Amino acid sequence: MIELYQFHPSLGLPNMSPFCLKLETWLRMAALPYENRYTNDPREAPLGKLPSIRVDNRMIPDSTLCIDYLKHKHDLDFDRHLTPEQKAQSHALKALLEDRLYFFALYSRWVDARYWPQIREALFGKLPFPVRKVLPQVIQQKMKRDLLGQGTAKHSQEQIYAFAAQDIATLSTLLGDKPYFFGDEPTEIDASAFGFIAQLTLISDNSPWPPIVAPYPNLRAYAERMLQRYFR
Ligand SMILES: N[C@@H](CCC(=O)N[C@@H](CS)C(=O)NCC(=O)O)C(=O)O
Repeated sequence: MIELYQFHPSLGLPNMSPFCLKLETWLRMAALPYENRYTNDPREAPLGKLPSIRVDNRMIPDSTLCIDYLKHKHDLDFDRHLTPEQKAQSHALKALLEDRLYFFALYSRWVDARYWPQIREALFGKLPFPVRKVLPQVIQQKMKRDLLGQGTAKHSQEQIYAFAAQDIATLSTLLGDKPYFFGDEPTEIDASAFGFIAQLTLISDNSPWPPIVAPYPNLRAYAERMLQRYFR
């Protein structure tokens, strides 16, 4: 049995972490049996980040490495029919989502003062006092440091959301009027794309995203399609 270590569901999503949602979506696409091991402490994971899986008596970190391991073990490849060019596009799209858009989404959660109070309440509100007061500040400071080191938080807020809007327009164009990114059936990139697009289109709380995604209704329809197919 695969054990999936990930954050608790929150913000009206199966997971507020795009990487956790990506891996859980892939497991459901693959119809592999797994059990959730919810935690809010990424320090328990091998690289100090979630998700990770325990399988075959070992812990595997990183959503992509988990998928690679399970793909080979079960001889599952949703991209088998893609051309080499489509495989390269899929790889580039993954980098856009995971190595670029991720940081703008992280900024919106942990730094943007307009949304921080409700995020803090949703994630930490049920913890006992004084942890409820101290922990959010400690994690917020770490996220701010990470985002400064990575570079995103050195830009103005306006510029950060302008960068994000370019990524979102690109995603919408690449999806077009197809049900999934490479046609009528999901491929591996759809796990990652759903993990991220759900954060922009389906979260229950206020966020900066509604006016930025509004011009691209295909993205919300896509997120709802994936949610319906794999989580309902
Ligand atoms: N490349 C990793 C990224 C995982 C990641 O960044 N996870 C975040 C949550 S979305 C995390 O655990 N952050 C905790 C921290 O940085 O302390 C993957 O694909 O799994």
